[in-house]
Amino acid sequence: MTNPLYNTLFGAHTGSDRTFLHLPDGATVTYAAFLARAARFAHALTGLGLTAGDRVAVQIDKSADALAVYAACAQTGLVFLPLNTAYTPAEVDYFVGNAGAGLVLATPNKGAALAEVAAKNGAQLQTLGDDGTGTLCDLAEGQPATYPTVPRTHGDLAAILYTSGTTGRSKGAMLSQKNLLSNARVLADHWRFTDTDVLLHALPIFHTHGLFVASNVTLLAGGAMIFLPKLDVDALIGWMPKATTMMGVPTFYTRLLDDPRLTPDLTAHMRLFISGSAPLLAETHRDFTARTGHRILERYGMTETNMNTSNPYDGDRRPGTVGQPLPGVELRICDSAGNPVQPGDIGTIEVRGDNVFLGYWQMPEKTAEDLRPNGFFITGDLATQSDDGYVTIVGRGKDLIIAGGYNIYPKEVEEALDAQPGVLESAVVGVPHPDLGEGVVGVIVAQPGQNPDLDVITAALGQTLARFKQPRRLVVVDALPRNTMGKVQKAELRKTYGDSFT
Ligand code: MCA
Ligand code: AMP
Repeated sequence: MTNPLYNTLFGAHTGSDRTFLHLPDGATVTYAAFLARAARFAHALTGLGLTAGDRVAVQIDKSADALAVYAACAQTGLVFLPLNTAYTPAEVDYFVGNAGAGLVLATPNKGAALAEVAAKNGAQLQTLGDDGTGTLCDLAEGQPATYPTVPRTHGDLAAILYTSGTTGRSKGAMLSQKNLLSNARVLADHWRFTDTDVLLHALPIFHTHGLFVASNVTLLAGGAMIFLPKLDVDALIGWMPKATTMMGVPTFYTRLLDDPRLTPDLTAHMRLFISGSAPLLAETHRDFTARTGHRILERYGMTETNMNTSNPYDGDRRPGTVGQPLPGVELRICDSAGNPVQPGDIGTIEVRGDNVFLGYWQMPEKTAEDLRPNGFFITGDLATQSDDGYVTIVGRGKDLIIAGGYNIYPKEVEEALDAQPGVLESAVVGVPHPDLGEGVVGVIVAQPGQNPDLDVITAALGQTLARFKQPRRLVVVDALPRNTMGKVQKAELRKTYGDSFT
């Protein structure tokens, strides 16, 4: 089949007057209208001189149009490169430059800020608002409602998603058509998605969870999505009686549990609640069941691999576990040399299958570090596996903080802190946070005789780091705890500042 991704997810719905999107104002978008909009964007994008394989960096607000740009990229063979809307221009600059993007697509209010970034990197700039405005909309105006789909194969690159590294800068995970399509098929089947499903969608669409897991699965099944701009508990509760399924990070569930309106009646129309991107506390799982009668289905994945494991649809959804390997995903728990550990022992999760990415964009040495020659990808997640295959994640080998489902690499924050006036060195740790799972604490050592101004530092970080990465607590200490090898003892810091947010 030519262009399997476009034809399967989008083209299969050509001419369909079924509802694809329910928008916050109550308006609906049919599949046919969505595909016509995507085709017009396809004309607009290729009219700019972009051709298959070119990278399109998008930092735009969630909307039906934003998703139509994703469809347009699939139809034209352009490589979709979504970026967190919280990133500062300094952060976007790196992604655009590293990917060699041909186009930067910004929200109209950020157009000016990103114009410089685009120009510096030799990329074009267009804008797209969440209200049907922007220069790309102007270009799409009056274009034909169909576009001749550009042939692509399973192995062709469909998207690049940047994921932070433990050392150095972010790496662009290259995802092929096969990676995305195989995982969508497995998930739609495993979670029994059909064209009668209506997914409550309040996740961002610049990450795997909201874009590939939620949207691709819905598209494959021909279902509908209630497409909300962000998590707003009032909106979730208002729309829930019209939905059949919801996907969220654990914060979705803890916030719902905080609301007395969460009852069996409210959720009576729902058939499935799915959680992922960060650990769901077993307590949250149990509380949700007690309040609603629904057992949340937890699954586990990564940007590089899409989804790897899932609790079962039928059968035991075990709190505190991420379930069993999905069909087609080989999973093993290994020591650092790549040898499987004894059953029940802790090791690193390694996975292999059609879901596993092609490698990191133009970083062969980083790819070789994480992807074994035999095809197994080293996830860096520490886990055990039960006799009946259930995986329990017990920690992360990588120095990663996950706040509200967003990944934060301490090193990046430490470098930003170290660059501030009066700072000698710093250490950044994640500690328990009741709403976000983990919250960021920055521990600073002053240069001799200096007294760093924490307000000035906080303001300065705002210029370079996305807000979600910035420490919610900053403290100054005389010295960082170190072991005899001189290594900073982060476990000790996590203990000392463990109750910062609780
Ligand atoms: C917002 N803020 C955050 C976060 N989100 N701080 C830390 N961590 C966060 N995740 C900050 C804002 O900058 C702001 O700061 C304040 O919190 C409130 O902002 P607001 O926009 O109102 O936040 P929110 O709407 O309450 O958002 C929290 C959220 C959201 C619902 C948890 O971050 C979210 O939707 N997260 C989902 C992320 C996701 O999709 N992850 C999937 C990655 P201030 O007011 O102080 O200036 S894909 C993945 O991980 C893999 C592959 C997988 O398995 O799925
Ligand atoms: P990302 O780099 O955004 O792709 O995030 C992937 C990481 O999120 C994984 O390596 C895990 O550490 C974490 N993750 C995803 N789902 C789960 C889950 N259900 N439980 C625990 N951690 C998870």
